[in-house]
Amino acid sequence: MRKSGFIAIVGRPNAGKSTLLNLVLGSRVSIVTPKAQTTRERVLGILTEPQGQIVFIDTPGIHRAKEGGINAFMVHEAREALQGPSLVWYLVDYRSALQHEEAVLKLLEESKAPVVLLFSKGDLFANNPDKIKKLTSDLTEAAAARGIPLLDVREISALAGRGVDQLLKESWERIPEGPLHYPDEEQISDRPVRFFVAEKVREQLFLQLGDELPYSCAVQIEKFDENAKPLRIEAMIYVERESQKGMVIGKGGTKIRSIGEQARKQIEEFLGGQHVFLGLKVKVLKEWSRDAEALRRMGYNLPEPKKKKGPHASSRKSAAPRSATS
Ligand SMILES: Nc1nc2c(ncn2[C@@H]2O[C@H](COP(=O)(O)OP(=O)(O)OP(=O)(O)O)[C@@H](O)[C@H]2O)c(=O)[nH]1
Ligand SMILES: [Mg+2]
Repeated sequence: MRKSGFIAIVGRPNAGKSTLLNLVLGSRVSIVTPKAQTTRERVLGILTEPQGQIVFIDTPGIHRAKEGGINAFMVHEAREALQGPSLVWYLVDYRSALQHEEAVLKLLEESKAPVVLLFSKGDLFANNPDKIKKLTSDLTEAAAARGIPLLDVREISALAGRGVDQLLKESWERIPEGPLHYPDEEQISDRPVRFFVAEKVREQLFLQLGDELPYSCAVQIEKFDENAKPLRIEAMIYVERESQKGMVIGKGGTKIRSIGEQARKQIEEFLGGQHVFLGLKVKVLKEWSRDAEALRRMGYNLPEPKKKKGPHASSRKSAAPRSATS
């Protein structure tokens, strides 16, 4: 019998979760930027090998989300990922501190799933052994006090590829035998291609716009015409205020052209070199990030208190076809 199970990847914003997922899968299914709170929704990364299948759940960074809206949705996504995985990879940036980890510890305490604590970005902390030591003892104590089953603490670097093979090897040991959740062995994610397309645009918004602006942006695919040659994609970028629209477009349209160009390249690479036409437009949807109805329309479905769901069902409606390889 082959193995089959889920590993949830959680941690604070910017801890390196998506980078680690992409490395393990050998494919850029999750967008990565230097800005915190890049990942907005759960993304599954499916690793199928002769010994079985691990479904990784990349999650938005866990933070204190008092104000509701999109932030509450993001934390909800992480909480859902912690419903009964075989294992949790809990990533901690060595520059963090116990008080910054409170919100994560709280969710881990609720979850009771077994945890491996991973100090990420190991290539950066060569000169900080004392800092790691202190954080290790603080977090180990906190886990014990809260009844969080902490199996192991290790250091990794996704960028340098250090410690990850060994981590994966040991993680397989925690995966039980069972039928594969995704029997199509070529499938690498639960999301349809158009989700990845929207994410590649969002990635460029994070990379090319100033500090706060990307958080006010959402991307919706309005047209995806596979019969057209080249493949024709039209996407709408939603911003929250009129003043933001001009900033996304830039002087004489230079900004949006550059965003479109880079996003198109990323999309073409993701689709294995297929040529793509990408049209971008910008529209104001007032304060969408705080408006429950607008959030729902964007596919960011906040939990309805009594509705029952499968443990790892996506909140966003997804056709879940075979995803593209990159
Ligand atoms: N030096 C170094 N940087 C890393 C490493 N892993 C990730 N990073 C960087 O850390 C930043 C954040 O990485 P992400 O993978 O987007 O982090 P995340 O935890 O998914 O962030 P959110 O989605 O915002 O919660 C990016 O600039 C990465 O390049 C690493 O091993 N070493
Ligand atoms: Mg991420």
